[in-house]
Amino acid sequence: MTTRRGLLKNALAGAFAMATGLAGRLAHAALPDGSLRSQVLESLSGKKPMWKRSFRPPNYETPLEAFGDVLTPNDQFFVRWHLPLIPEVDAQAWRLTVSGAGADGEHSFTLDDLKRDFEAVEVVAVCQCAGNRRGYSDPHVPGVQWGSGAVGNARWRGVRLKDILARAGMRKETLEVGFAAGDRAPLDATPPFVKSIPTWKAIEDTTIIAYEMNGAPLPHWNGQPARVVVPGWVATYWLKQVTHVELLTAPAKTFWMSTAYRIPKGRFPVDDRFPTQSSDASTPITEILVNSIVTSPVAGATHRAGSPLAVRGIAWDGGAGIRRVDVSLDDGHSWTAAALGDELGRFSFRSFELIVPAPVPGSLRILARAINTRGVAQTEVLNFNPAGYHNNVMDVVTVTVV
Ligand SMILES: Nc1nc2c(c(=O)[nH]1)N[C@H]1C(S)=C(S)[C@@H](COP(=O)(O)O)O[C@H]1N2
Ligand SMILES: [Mo]
Repeated sequence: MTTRRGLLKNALAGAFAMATGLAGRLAHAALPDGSLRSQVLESLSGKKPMWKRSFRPPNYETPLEAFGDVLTPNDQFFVRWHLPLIPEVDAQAWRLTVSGAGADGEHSFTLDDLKRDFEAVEVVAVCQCAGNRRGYSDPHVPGVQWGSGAVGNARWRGVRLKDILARAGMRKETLEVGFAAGDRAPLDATPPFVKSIPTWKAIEDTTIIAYEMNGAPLPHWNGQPARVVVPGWVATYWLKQVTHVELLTAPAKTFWMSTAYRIPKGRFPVDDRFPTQSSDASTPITEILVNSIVTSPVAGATHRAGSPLAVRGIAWDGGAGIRRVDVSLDDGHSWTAAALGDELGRFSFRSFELIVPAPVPGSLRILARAINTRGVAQTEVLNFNPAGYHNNVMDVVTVTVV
């Protein structure tokens, strides 16, 4: 069983890992002051204990241990909100309205309408915050100081967004599809969290309005009664408690599109997915980059020399799919391909495992690097950007073999 002290100790051990060789330049080598050093495990209503990053608004991170399952349990799925006033939504009274310049009038659906009048579909997909692993950014950057747990994988069930758009009579002039919900800042200090996606992404078969997560209604904190699910794209577009869909014939100009959640152009492998929102210098962050983490052993663990050590973890990307996860035990001089677990679809976590037959006494540094089917690998060195987005530097876990 994992105790709170055990988790804390392991997190600290990661923080103080020695910085030498290739591993010295990697994620856990230089953790900035005050980011992940003081961690608190706390329960939100309906959730098991998770790492608290802030209470108002609620930002809670999944402990590494929960990633032992390829599907992340609902009661440990991370929670991220921007604004502190979050309504308790009555699923019976809830309505999804659909309108806008690209629509044929205004349409309104109850939850029962969605379940009865549309085909139900399922997709397993990773929901990852753009700022996952931001707390490891070096130099330090402002924002929620996430470790590696602002990500989760679930089986989402709901209706295709494109079917709803068709029902609303979507016109071909529709450039973007926007989403709004009811969470607010006090005194309207911060603009409401409204987002949009390009029409080509909105009408993909896998983009859905989900009302179930891992076979159960969505937890309140994860968007009950319904949320947008945009497989392959970072979670900023996955509007929770979505109440309105807007068919836009001109690009949305809002704080959350024009100012926040943008990446510099030319820095990352994928930055051409959202032309109607791009400027010369920047573009919205969209597709998830190839990534992986080692979930076992945890940093700072002790292992008995001579007995086999199972290195386990999860890998994912933006939908190309994982081709390979390589593990190195000698600071990147040689690599061995790990065995991959079952494939639950191209948007899902993929588990990996490598058995090290008989580790010898000393400090053992484990590096893991995922490669997707496009041949793109995780970076060796952090691709720094001021918002701390897209941290996909390869993971390093140091254990002691005695
Ligand atoms: N209504 C609403 N939806 C939202 C947000 C929000 O602040 N309000 N945050 C988004 C961001 S940035 C993330 S990372 C995901 C987090 O989803 P989760 O809390 O279910 O893990 O929700 C997205 N949907
Ligand atoms: Mo996010």
